[in-house]
Amino acid sequence: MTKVCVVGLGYIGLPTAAMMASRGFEVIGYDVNETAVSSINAGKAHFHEPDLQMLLSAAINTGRLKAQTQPEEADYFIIAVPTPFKDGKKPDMSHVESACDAIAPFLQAGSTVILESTSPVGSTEMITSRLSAARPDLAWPQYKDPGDAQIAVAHCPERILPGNMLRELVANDRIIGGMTDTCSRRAQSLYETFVTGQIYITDCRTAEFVKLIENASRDVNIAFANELSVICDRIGVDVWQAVELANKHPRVSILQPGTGVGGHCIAVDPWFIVDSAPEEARLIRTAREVNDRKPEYIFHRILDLADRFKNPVISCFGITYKADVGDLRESPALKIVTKLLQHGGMRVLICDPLVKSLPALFSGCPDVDLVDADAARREADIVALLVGHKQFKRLEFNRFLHKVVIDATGLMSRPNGFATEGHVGPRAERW
Ligand code: SAJ
Repeated sequence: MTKVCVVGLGYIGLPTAAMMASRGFEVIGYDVNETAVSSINAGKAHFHEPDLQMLLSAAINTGRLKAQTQPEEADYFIIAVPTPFKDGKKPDMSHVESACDAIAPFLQAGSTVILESTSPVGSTEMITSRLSAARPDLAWPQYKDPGDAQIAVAHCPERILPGNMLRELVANDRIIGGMTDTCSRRAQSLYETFVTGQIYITDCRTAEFVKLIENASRDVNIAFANELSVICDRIGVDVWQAVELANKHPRVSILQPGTGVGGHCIAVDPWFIVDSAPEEARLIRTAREVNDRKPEYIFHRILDLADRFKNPVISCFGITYKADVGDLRESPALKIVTKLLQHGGMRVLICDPLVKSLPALFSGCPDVDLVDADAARREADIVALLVGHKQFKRLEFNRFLHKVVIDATGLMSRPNGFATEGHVGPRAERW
């Protein structure tokens, strides 16, 4: 039976490990986090993703997936560890480096090492030289020069969308870029067993760059929408309607403005391009800055409105990093709540159907509560719609008429929101 060692059991590694186990592979999941390892072995996912819990329970029950705090020998090693940035927005490759150091003793002739973590250009070559330094007894490929390599090394960047990961793991097209063509083919032999999308082969540098530009392209497009929202706020135009109408043009497809760009991917990866070509990557840098400024802008708009009240109550609808996921990582909405509380002089109510308890970050803070939608509406002086969860689409916006509303989601511009029904209250603010 083909054996796969998945290194890193986080947002990418765990769904990948569970899915591969469901396809009949023998899967060892390796992670340094003992709590996550115990939880996984008990069949419990340590974060929420649709269908993951079910798939994981089955993988553990059949014995095909085992989590542990040590790697072991395998045919394939898939590295899926975080690649954040550090000071100066420089890529932090320390987790990838530690992963290499951990698996090096377990490699044997015939092993294939696949880097799935989004990484700066040159990373696949970097891990090859790190691994080869640790294992000089094995023959290693050089970039585009197969020689008589015993180990294959390739980059196959993950592309799955939080909230739809398990479907996308199988259905998405994949890019595989090996150190050599043979390396690519070895990685392909694994992915073609479960990927129903197309698999495209290239070299590792191109694969690394492709993944970075996918996320940078989305970031730039979201920045355009966010910039429009701020312009519209100034000139008194409903950005949601404007975007919707502009998108009726056959060659225009503007994305949606929001509270900013959160998560651990799109807000991070474009910086890897900026770091590698700081002078040239001007648009990419500016897009990052525009998106990073958006939560700050909303915070100041709320503050301006809060001036109208003595001890205002601000109800924030949604605090996750995007609609319909429970993930709070790098959430712009959470940043806004944090800044409001730091500013003080107000009470903040959070309503988020996907957040079950007040984030630890706010524990002990007397000015914040997690409440249901009714209480959030009833008690609010100002309603801030920050994340467009589908549950919020069912809110009766007519009942918000006497509130001051800041809508960063477009919920109130939709047909079931009151804005399009011509009921915009004199105190409602939209953009
Ligand atoms: N957002 C907007 N307006 C939009 C779309 C998104 O403001 O029109 C915001 C979201 O609210 C969120 C952020 O952007 O805060 C990012 O959300 P997202 O859904 O665009 O992307 P992620 O970060 O959840 O996942 C992305 C995906 N990349 C692309 O779509 C190009 C996913 O396929 C990648 O696998 C993932 O990054 C990753 O791990 O790199």
